[in-house]
Amino acid sequence: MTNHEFGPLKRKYTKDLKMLLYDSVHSPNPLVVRIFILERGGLELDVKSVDIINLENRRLAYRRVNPRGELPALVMNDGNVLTEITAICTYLDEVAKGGHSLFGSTAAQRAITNM
Ligand SMILES: N[C@@H](CCC(=O)N[C@@H](CS)C(=O)NCC(=O)O)C(=O)O
Repeated sequence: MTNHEFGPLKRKYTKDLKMLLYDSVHSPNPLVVRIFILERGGLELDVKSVDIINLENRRLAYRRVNPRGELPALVMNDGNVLTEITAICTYLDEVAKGGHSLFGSTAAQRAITNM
């Protein structure tokens, strides 16, 4: 994971552009996604850390990414944004290249994971 400048709206989307994760080191939900990425393997993302302590997440620049002002948020390659950790982790699990699925490799395993 590498750091990235703020503002996905300024990014020009190309097929090989990396996904961009808006992260916060002070919060539990972003931590879930960070741990998921490390455990899952096979994922390469850009990361931008947002300063929740100083309310950077409540400023307009970040609310253009996630109008609710919450973290984490994942900007996918097509520019769409995911803002729920279950949606983010499910998506990352499916698009990873390599590593191993944390949701399971059979329908039954995935169903149990989702219970
Ligand atoms: N439903 C969201 C909840 C995200 C959330 O509540 N994030 C907290 C950090 S754990 C947050 O951004 N809090 C700062 C705020 O709301 O100003 C998810 O699944 O990720």
